[in-house]
Amino acid sequence: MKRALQRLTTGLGSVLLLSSSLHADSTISATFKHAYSANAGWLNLRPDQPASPNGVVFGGSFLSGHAFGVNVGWIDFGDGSPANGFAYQNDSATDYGVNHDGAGNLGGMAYGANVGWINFGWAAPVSPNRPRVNLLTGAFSGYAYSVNLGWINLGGGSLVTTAMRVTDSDSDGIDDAWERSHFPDLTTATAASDTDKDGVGDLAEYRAGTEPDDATDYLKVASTTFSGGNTQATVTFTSDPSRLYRIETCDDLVNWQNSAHGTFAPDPGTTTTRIVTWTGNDRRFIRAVAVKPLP
Ligand SMILES: [Ca+2]
Ligand SMILES: [Ca+2]
Ligand SMILES: [Ca+2]
Repeated sequence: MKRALQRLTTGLGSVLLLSSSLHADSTISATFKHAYSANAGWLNLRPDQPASPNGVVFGGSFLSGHAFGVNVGWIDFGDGSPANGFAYQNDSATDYGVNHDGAGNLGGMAYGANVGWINFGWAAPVSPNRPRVNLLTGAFSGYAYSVNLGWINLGGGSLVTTAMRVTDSDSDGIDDAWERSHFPDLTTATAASDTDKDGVGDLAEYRAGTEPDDATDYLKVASTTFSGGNTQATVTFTSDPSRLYRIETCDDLVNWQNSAHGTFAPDPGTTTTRIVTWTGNDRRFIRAVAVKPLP
Protein backbone atom coordinates (compact mmCIF):
# COMPACT_ATOMS: atom_id res chain seq x y z
CA MET A 1 0.00 0.00 0.00
CA LYS A 2 1.33 3.35 -0.90
CA ARG A 3 2.01 5.50 2.02
CA ALA A 4 2.92 9.12 2.40
CA LEU A 5 3.74 10.87 5.61
CA GLN A 6 4.28 14.39 6.63
CA ARG A 7 6.61 15.64 9.22
CA LEU A 8 7.55 19.05 10.42
CA THR A 9 10.84 20.08 11.79
CA THR A 10 11.68 23.61 12.75
CA GLY A 11 14.96 25.35 12.34
CA LEU A 12 17.13 22.31 12.10
CA GLY A 13 20.52 23.92 12.12
CA SER A 14 19.72 25.89 9.02
CA VAL A 15 20.80 29.14 10.61
CA LEU A 16 24.41 30.11 10.91
CA LEU A 17 25.57 31.54 14.20
CA LEU A 18 26.64 35.07 13.62
CA SER A 19 29.23 36.97 15.53
CA SER A 20 29.86 40.65 15.73
CA SER A 21 32.71 42.87 16.64
CA LEU A 22 32.91 46.43 17.80
CA HIS A 23 34.52 47.48 14.54
CA ALA A 24 32.74 45.25 12.11
CA ASP A 25 32.94 46.05 8.46
CA SER A 26 29.89 47.47 6.71
CA THR A 27 27.40 44.91 5.40
CA ILE A 28 26.82 47.02 2.29
CA SER A 29 28.07 45.57 -1.00
CA ALA A 30 31.43 46.91 -2.13
CA THR A 31 29.93 47.28 -5.62
CA PHE A 32 26.33 48.32 -5.00
CA LYS A 33 26.67 50.92 -2.27
CA HIS A 34 24.87 54.07 -3.42
CA ALA A 35 21.60 55.85 -2.82
CA TYR A 36 20.75 58.88 -4.93
CA SER A 37 19.27 62.29 -4.25
CA ALA A 38 18.53 64.70 -7.08
CA ASN A 39 19.52 67.53 -4.74
CA ALA A 40 22.53 65.94 -3.04
CA GLY A 41 23.92 63.53 -5.63
CA TRP A 42 25.24 60.10 -4.71
CA LEU A 43 25.28 58.97 -1.09
CA ASN A 44 27.82 56.22 -0.37
CA LEU A 45 26.67 53.78 2.34
CA ARG A 46 30.06 52.04 2.31
CA PRO A 47 32.61 54.84 2.52
CA ASP A 48 36.30 54.41 3.44
CA GLN A 49 37.10 51.55 1.08
CA PRO A 50 38.13 48.74 1.03
CA ALA A 51 37.43 48.18 4.73
CA SER A 52 34.50 50.23 5.93
CA PRO A 53 34.42 50.50 9.72
CA ASN A 54 32.23 53.61 9.44
CA GLY A 55 29.82 52.26 6.83
CA VAL A 56 26.22 51.22 7.28
CA VAL A 57 25.45 47.89 8.95
CA PHE A 58 22.08 46.23 8.27
CA GLY A 59 20.86 44.32 11.33
CA GLY A 60 17.93 42.19 12.40
CA SER A 61 16.00 45.06 14.00
CA PHE A 62 18.09 48.21 13.50
CA LEU A 63 20.80 49.71 11.33
CA SER A 64 23.97 51.52 12.37
CA GLY A 65 26.93 53.33 10.86
CA HIS A 66 27.30 56.16 8.40
CA ALA A 67 26.79 57.15 4.79
CA PHE A 68 28.81 59.87 3.14
CA GLY A 69 27.95 62.32 0.38
CA VAL A 70 30.47 64.69 -1.20
CA ASN A 71 27.87 67.44 -1.10
CA VAL A 72 26.31 66.72 2.29
CA GLY A 73 28.98 65.11 4.49
CA TRP A 74 28.30 62.29 6.95
CA ILE A 75 24.83 60.89 7.60
CA ASP A 76 24.37 58.85 10.79
CA PHE A 77 22.11 55.78 10.62
CA GLY A 78 22.36 55.12 14.37
CA ASP A 79 25.00 54.20 16.96
CA GLY A 80 24.07 50.49 17.14
CA SER A 81 22.91 50.79 20.76
CA PRO A 82 19.17 51.54 20.94
CA ALA A 83 18.20 52.29 24.54
CA ASN A 84 15.75 49.38 24.78
CA GLY A 85 18.15 46.99 23.05
CA PHE A 86 16.14 46.39 19.88
CA ALA A 87 14.78 49.58 18.28
CA TYR A 88 15.65 53.28 18.31
CA GLN A 89 12.81 55.31 19.80
CA ASN A 90 13.78 58.47 17.87
CA ASP A 91 12.64 60.57 20.80
CA SER A 92 15.97 62.02 21.93
CA ALA A 93 19.38 63.11 20.68
CA THR A 94 20.89 59.93 22.12
CA ASP A 95 18.39 57.35 20.86
CA TYR A 96 17.85 57.83 17.15
CA GLY A 97 18.51 55.83 14.03
CA VAL A 98 17.05 53.70 11.27
CA ASN A 99 15.05 50.65 12.34
CA HIS A 100 14.24 47.37 10.60
CA ASP A 101 10.99 45.54 11.40
CA GLY A 102 12.59 42.15 10.69
CA ALA A 103 10.57 41.67 7.51
CA GLY A 104 12.68 44.07 5.46
CA ASN A 105 10.71 47.27 6.09
CA LEU A 106 12.78 50.23 7.26
CA GLY A 107 11.65 52.96 9.65
CA GLY A 108 13.03 55.59 11.98
CA MET A 109 15.40 58.44 11.22
CA ALA A 110 18.92 59.08 9.99
CA TYR A 111 20.64 62.40 10.78
CA GLY A 112 23.20 64.54 9.05
CA ALA A 113 24.72 67.63 10.64
CA ASN A 114 24.42 69.46 7.32
CA VAL A 115 21.02 68.17 6.20
CA GLY A 116 19.02 67.41 9.36
CA TRP A 117 16.65 64.47 9.73
CA ILE A 118 16.04 61.89 7.02
CA ASN A 119 12.80 59.96 7.51
CA PHE A 120 12.67 56.24 6.66
CA GLY A 121 9.29 55.63 8.33
CA TRP A 122 7.02 57.96 6.37
CA ALA A 123 4.93 55.26 4.66
CA ALA A 124 3.00 52.14 5.66
CA PRO A 125 4.76 48.81 4.99
CA VAL A 126 2.32 48.12 2.15
CA SER A 127 3.39 51.24 0.25
CA PRO A 128 5.45 50.36 -2.84
CA ASN A 129 7.62 53.38 -2.07
CA ARG A 130 8.35 52.41 1.53
CA PRO A 131 12.09 52.01 2.12
CA ARG A 132 12.80 48.31 2.42
CA VAL A 133 15.34 45.55 1.90
CA ASN A 134 14.52 42.39 -0.05
CA LEU A 135 15.43 39.63 2.42
CA LEU A 136 16.15 37.17 -0.39
CA THR A 137 18.50 39.39 -2.43
CA GLY A 138 19.60 42.15 -0.05
CA ALA A 139 18.52 44.80 -2.57
CA PHE A 140 17.19 48.10 -1.18
CA SER A 141 14.15 49.78 -2.71
CA GLY A 142 11.87 52.73 -2.05
CA TYR A 143 12.59 56.25 -0.85
CA ALA A 144 13.63 58.07 2.29
CA TYR A 145 12.56 61.69 2.72
CA SER A 146 14.38 64.75 3.96
CA VAL A 147 12.84 68.21 4.29
CA ASN A 148 16.12 69.68 3.11
CA LEU A 149 17.08 67.14 0.45
CA GLY A 150 13.73 65.89 -0.80
CA TRP A 151 13.41 62.26 -1.88
CA ILE A 152 16.38 59.91 -1.60
CA ASN A 153 16.14 56.92 -3.91
CA LEU A 154 17.34 53.64 -2.38
CA GLY A 155 16.22 51.52 -5.35
CA GLY A 156 17.26 51.03 -8.93
CA GLY A 157 19.67 48.24 -8.08
CA SER A 158 22.50 50.50 -6.93
CA LEU A 159 22.27 49.61 -3.22
CA VAL A 160 22.56 46.09 -1.77
CA THR A 161 23.41 44.65 1.63
CA THR A 162 25.24 41.33 1.52
CA ALA A 163 24.34 40.36 5.09
CA MET A 164 22.00 40.90 8.00
CA ARG A 165 24.28 41.10 11.02
CA VAL A 166 23.14 40.37 14.55
CA THR A 167 24.86 40.40 17.93
CA ASP A 168 24.82 37.32 20.16
CA SER A 169 26.82 38.36 23.21
CA ASP A 170 25.71 35.41 25.38
CA SER A 171 26.43 32.84 22.65
CA ASP A 172 23.08 31.07 22.90
CA GLY A 173 22.47 31.26 19.16
CA ILE A 174 19.74 33.88 19.60
CA ASP A 175 20.08 37.47 18.39
CA ASP A 176 20.35 39.65 21.52
CA ALA A 177 17.93 42.21 20.05
CA TRP A 178 15.31 39.49 19.50
CA GLU A 179 15.82 38.29 23.07
CA ARG A 180 15.37 41.81 24.44
CA SER A 181 12.24 42.36 22.36
CA HIS A 182 10.60 39.22 23.82
CA PHE A 183 12.16 38.84 27.27
CA PRO A 184 13.22 41.15 30.10
CA ASP A 185 16.87 40.10 29.87
CA LEU A 186 19.38 37.91 28.03
CA THR A 187 19.27 35.08 30.55
CA THR A 188 15.61 33.98 30.31
CA ALA A 189 15.96 32.43 26.87
CA THR A 190 18.75 29.93 26.32
CA ALA A 191 19.61 27.38 23.68
CA ALA A 192 17.63 24.82 25.76
CA SER A 193 14.68 26.83 27.13
CA ASP A 194 11.06 26.63 25.96
CA THR A 195 9.35 29.54 27.66
CA ASP A 196 5.79 28.96 26.38
CA LYS A 197 6.13 25.19 26.65
CA ASP A 198 4.74 24.52 23.19
CA GLY A 199 7.39 21.89 22.56
CA VAL A 200 9.47 24.20 20.37
CA GLY A 201 12.50 25.68 22.10
CA ASP A 202 13.18 29.42 22.21
CA LEU A 203 16.16 29.00 19.88
CA ALA A 204 14.02 27.20 17.30
CA GLU A 205 11.29 29.84 17.68
CA TYR A 206 13.89 32.53 17.02
CA ARG A 207 15.07 30.69 13.92
CA ALA A 208 11.49 30.36 12.71
CA GLY A 209 10.44 33.89 13.66
CA THR A 210 7.57 32.63 15.83
CA GLU A 211 6.43 33.95 19.20
CA PRO A 212 8.33 32.37 22.12
CA ASP A 213 5.62 33.50 24.55
CA ASP A 214 2.63 32.17 22.59
CA ALA A 215 2.09 28.43 22.81
CA THR A 216 -0.19 28.46 19.75
CA ASP A 217 2.48 29.97 17.51
CA TYR A 218 5.22 27.76 16.10
CA LEU A 219 6.29 26.59 12.66
CA LYS A 220 4.02 23.77 11.52
CA VAL A 221 2.69 22.15 8.39
CA ALA A 222 -0.98 23.10 8.35
CA SER A 223 -2.05 20.74 5.57
CA THR A 224 -0.63 18.34 3.02
CA THR A 225 -2.66 17.09 0.07
CA PHE A 226 -1.16 14.25 -1.96
CA SER A 227 -1.93 13.67 -5.63
CA GLY A 228 -0.38 12.32 -8.82
CA GLY A 229 -0.21 8.76 -7.48
CA ASN A 230 1.68 9.97 -4.43
CA THR A 231 4.38 11.73 -6.47
CA GLN A 232 3.14 15.20 -5.66
CA ALA A 233 1.97 17.08 -2.61
CA THR A 234 0.48 20.49 -2.02
CA VAL A 235 2.01 21.67 1.26
CA THR A 236 0.74 24.57 3.35
CA PHE A 237 2.79 25.66 6.36
CA THR A 238 2.71 28.58 8.79
CA SER A 239 5.14 31.31 7.81
CA ASP A 240 6.45 34.69 8.91
CA PRO A 241 7.55 37.54 6.61
CA SER A 242 10.80 37.87 8.58
CA ARG A 243 12.08 34.48 7.47
CA LEU A 244 12.88 32.53 4.30
CA TYR A 245 11.93 28.90 3.84
CA ARG A 246 12.81 25.59 2.23
CA ILE A 247 10.66 22.51 1.74
CA GLU A 248 12.68 19.33 2.11
CA THR A 249 11.73 15.73 1.38
CA CYS A 250 13.24 12.30 1.99
CA ASP A 251 12.26 8.65 2.26
CA ASP A 252 14.35 7.67 5.29
CA LEU A 253 14.22 10.62 7.72
CA VAL A 254 17.98 10.98 7.26
CA ASN A 255 18.92 12.19 3.80
CA TRP A 256 16.77 15.28 3.42
CA GLN A 257 16.80 16.92 0.02
CA ASN A 258 15.83 20.46 -0.79
CA SER A 259 12.90 20.79 -3.17
CA ALA A 260 13.13 22.46 -6.56
CA HIS A 261 11.83 25.61 -4.92
CA GLY A 262 15.22 26.16 -3.28
CA THR A 263 15.18 28.86 -0.60
CA PHE A 264 12.26 31.19 -1.09
CA ALA A 265 10.38 34.09 0.48
CA PRO A 266 7.01 33.23 2.06
CA ASP A 267 3.63 34.16 0.65
CA PRO A 268 1.96 37.28 2.07
CA GLY A 269 0.00 36.58 5.25
CA THR A 270 0.47 33.83 7.82
CA THR A 271 0.74 30.70 5.65
CA THR A 272 2.64 29.68 2.53
CA THR A 273 1.68 27.01 -0.02
CA ARG A 274 3.94 25.19 -2.47
CA ILE A 275 3.58 22.08 -4.64
CA VAL A 276 6.44 19.59 -4.36
CA THR A 277 7.00 16.57 -6.60
CA TRP A 278 9.26 13.52 -6.46
CA THR A 279 9.97 10.22 -8.16
CA GLY A 280 11.34 6.84 -7.23
CA ASN A 281 9.81 5.98 -3.91
CA ASP A 282 6.24 5.90 -2.77
CA ARG A 283 7.07 6.82 0.82
CA ARG A 284 7.94 10.44 1.35
CA PHE A 285 8.50 12.60 4.39
CA ILE A 286 8.06 16.34 3.98
CA ARG A 287 9.15 19.17 6.22
CA ALA A 288 9.23 22.96 6.12
CA VAL A 289 12.46 24.58 7.30
CA ALA A 290 12.85 28.23 8.28
CA VAL A 291 16.02 30.01 7.17
CA LYS A 292 17.37 33.27 8.53
CA PRO A 293 17.75 35.77 5.69
CA LEU A 294 21.11 37.08 4.49
CA PRO A 295 23.31 35.08 6.87
CA1 LIG B 1 21.90 35.91 22.53
CA1 LIG C 1 8.28 27.56 22.63
CA1 LIG D 1 5.58 29.64 20.49
